[in-house]
Amino acid sequence: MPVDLSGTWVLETNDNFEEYMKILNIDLVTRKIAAHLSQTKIIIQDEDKLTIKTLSTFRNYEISLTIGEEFDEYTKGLDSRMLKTRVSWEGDALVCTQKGEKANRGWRHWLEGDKLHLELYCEDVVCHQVFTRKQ
Ligand code: VLZ
Repeated sequence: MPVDLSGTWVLETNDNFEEYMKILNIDLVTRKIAAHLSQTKIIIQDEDKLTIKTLSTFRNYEISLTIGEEFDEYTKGLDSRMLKTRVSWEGDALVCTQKGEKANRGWRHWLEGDKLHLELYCEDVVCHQVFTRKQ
């Protein structure tokens, strides 16, 4: 466990989220609702077990996994696709690859000072989110 990302984190900036939702074919009405949502990320890291909850007033999304092991991910309430997903450490970054019909899909979490960063990517689109610890 290179770093501990555990905690409750509140979204502070969200660059290109609209483009990320578009490339996932999320419909216009959903995008308009989701665009300005406050998002809270709850990360529970225990050795090689990891749970990540993304909470909002509109929809919640949760994954639980073992780091390094591929699992079936169903992106329920997001783009509702089946993916073959694997999360592993690349140095101090937690890196996820999501194999499915969309190329170059995945995400990456890392810490910078007291901020939690997240890049969500798909094809040529990158969304960059920064979270601060909930007080
Ligand atoms: O997070 O992939 O932390 O799963 C947006 C929820 C979540 C708000 C976006 C409602 C995906 C959106 C977050 C309705 C379309 C994500 C991973 C990395 C863990």
